[in-house]
Amino acid sequence: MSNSPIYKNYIDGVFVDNGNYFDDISPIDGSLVARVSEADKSLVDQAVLAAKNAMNGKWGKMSVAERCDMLDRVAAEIERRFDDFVAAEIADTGKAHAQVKNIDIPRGGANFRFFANLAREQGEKSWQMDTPDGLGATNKILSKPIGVVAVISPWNLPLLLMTWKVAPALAAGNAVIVKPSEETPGTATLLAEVMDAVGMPKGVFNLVHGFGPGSAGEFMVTHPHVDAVTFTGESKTGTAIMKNAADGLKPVSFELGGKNAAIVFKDADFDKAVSGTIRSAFANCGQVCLCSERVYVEREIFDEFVSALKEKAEALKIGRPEDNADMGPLISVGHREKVLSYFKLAIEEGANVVTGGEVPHFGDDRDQGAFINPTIWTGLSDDARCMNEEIFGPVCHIMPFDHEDEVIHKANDTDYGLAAAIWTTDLEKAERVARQMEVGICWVNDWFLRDLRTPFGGVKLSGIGREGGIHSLEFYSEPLTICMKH
Ligand code: NAD
Ligand code: 6OD
Repeated sequence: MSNSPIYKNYIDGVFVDNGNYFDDISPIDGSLVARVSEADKSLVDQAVLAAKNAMNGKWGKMSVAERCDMLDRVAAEIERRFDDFVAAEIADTGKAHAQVKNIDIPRGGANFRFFANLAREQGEKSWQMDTPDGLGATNKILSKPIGVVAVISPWNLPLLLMTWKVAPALAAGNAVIVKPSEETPGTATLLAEVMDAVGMPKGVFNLVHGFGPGSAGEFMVTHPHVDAVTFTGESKTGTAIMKNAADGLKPVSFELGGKNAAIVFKDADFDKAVSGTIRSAFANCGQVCLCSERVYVEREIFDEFVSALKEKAEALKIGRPEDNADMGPLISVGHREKVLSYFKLAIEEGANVVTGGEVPHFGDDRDQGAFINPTIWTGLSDDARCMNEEIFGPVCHIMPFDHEDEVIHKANDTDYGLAAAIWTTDLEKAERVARQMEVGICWVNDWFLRDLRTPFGGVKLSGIGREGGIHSLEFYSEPLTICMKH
């Protein structure tokens, strides 16, 4: 038996270990990070019952102000345990230190503070109306919580994406059952400790560990007393969840996959466009749903752009987080197999490999990890599978274009519709092109710049609904109209 920690479930305010474990493996060197207690159906049932009872207990009776003060305490406790969260996120993902310290963990706290403040600002709307008897009536609109919300999250930005759902769900007064990805159970377990430490009423935040089909994920979605499902992950998982949620007609909020385009016009600030595209293609080892896997560059600067991107990609330092690496490993050896299968397919489909395409050899324990080199292709046709399927690794294809209409058509010619990035100094053209992008968010001269008030999500296979600001609060609330006759 190893000395690795055991990550437990957190149900009704109690940490529960049912003695049935799966392994949490480091993608840096294949070592065991923790053993994780997998919730079975009966634990999921207990979590749902606890959440339902919480809605009928102290939590359900709290004022908005009391609830939001509690969320501020959650944020403060995450900030107090910042280093623990950084260590747990790095252990599970192997991400670069700078990414975890500057984005993942700060956003965990910020999500709670942001939605607490937003919920405090909401008032009740009311409308006066005339009636035939001349006395009139008042319509008052209340926002009530939906009830028990299932939160299912992925492994690429574990704390950020989980709290992006938990914070507004709690701010709106719901109780949650959270299932993090089986690849990244660490920061979710710490979040349960935080909830415990700040005195969150029992049953408001429940954590269950496990997998999707035939495991905790499916048990949550099909549970008759789960009132809504919020999910971030692959589009095909979204389809499976939607089918299971259909029986109870449960509302769903989905943030799904992408095959995002970057468009670089010849009048772009060249250096900014190159650095921006390095970031948008290779950040988090290409494992951000917003990453640019398709880069379109105006023909006059195509060759110069390809060589500049190649030079910068080859200069990226790959390695351990503590070695100040720019790029860590993929999430797992299994995911690397998938990415490598696309590297092989790209060659079969006629790609020219500008750089990368292989696994680096270190000669130490990192060879048991899931590292991969940043990869750039040219020469694929529009209908190649590698141009149409989400790969979710550090890889982009660069294609030349000649006309604005042509590149708009190519950018939109995909089943996905999450994000786009446009690089140009002509802001009139930027606005004209951006307005025609079939996506949820389009950046001009930047990438992954986030204002939490704005709607975030995708069209087509990239999602259902929007999260962010008031859009999140609306998903997690049911309006009730009270029409009072005078
Ligand atoms: P995934 O779909 O494999 O898993 C996500 C979560 O769903 C995990 O917790 C998993 O256990 C659970 N799950 C899997 N099958 C399930 C089922 N049948 N029922 C219930 N739960 C189930 O996704 P992933 O590999 O963890 O994450 C990568 C994917 O997420 C990529 O496609 C990426 O584009 C997408 N993503 C999208 C966004 C966005 O905002 N649009 C953000 C991050 C990631
Ligand atoms: O920044 C966010 O709020 C967000 N949902 C980011 C999603 C990133 C996808 O991997």
